[in-house]
Amino acid sequence: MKEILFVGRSNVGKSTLIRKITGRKLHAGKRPGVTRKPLKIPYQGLQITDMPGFGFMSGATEDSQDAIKNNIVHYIEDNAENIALAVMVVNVSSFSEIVDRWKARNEIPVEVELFEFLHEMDIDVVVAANKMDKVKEADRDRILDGIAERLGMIPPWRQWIDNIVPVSAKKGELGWLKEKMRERIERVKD
Ligand SMILES: Nc1nc2c(ncn2[C@@H]2O[C@H](COP(=O)(O)OP(=O)(O)O)[C@@H](O)[C@H]2O)c(=O)[nH]1
Ligand SMILES: [Mg+2]
Repeated sequence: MKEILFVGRSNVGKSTLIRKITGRKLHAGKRPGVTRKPLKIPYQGLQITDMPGFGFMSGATEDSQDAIKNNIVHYIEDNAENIALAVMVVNVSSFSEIVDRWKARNEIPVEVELFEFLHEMDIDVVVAANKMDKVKEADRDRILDGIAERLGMIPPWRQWIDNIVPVSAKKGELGWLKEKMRERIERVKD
């Protein structure tokens, strides 16, 4: 079955966002740290796949975090043909700081690696810049520019209006995300 993949670090709001889109209750806000399988939710004749979140988990070793990343990469490789769209959810208030911390250690941030990998696999990716409600109006553009730049999209972010969508899952402000999903669904159904 065709699917729309949701990926992102733990706690960025993937489950909350999927719940707002589908109306289905997922376990949002549950303490991260439990390795789980991709969760599949039926949605308009497709499925939404909620991937395990990567990144910090209390008690998780570096090896188990690597294992999660590898599982995600393998899942994408195995299912690339069926993935109609990938939604990469990021937390606007911590994304840039986390990426810079990894870079300072000369490491490639997981989200940057995944973003590039999805492109290599020829999968269309939308970045859902979540938790916009935490950002002051005056800081919006600067923060979104910073996110775009760190993902290799030259600012201003508004040049990437088809690739970045500011959202607040908590407030149910989903921008054009649902519209983009609908357009994709129509296309794969043809
Ligand atoms: N302020 C704010 N908090 C959010 C938003 N979306 C999710 N959260 C909160 O972030 C936490 C993690 O959300 P969850 O959906 O479980 O993240 P997941 O681990 O990526 O699935 C929860 O406490 C949510 O209520 C948002 O748009 N704004
Ligand atoms: Mg979740």
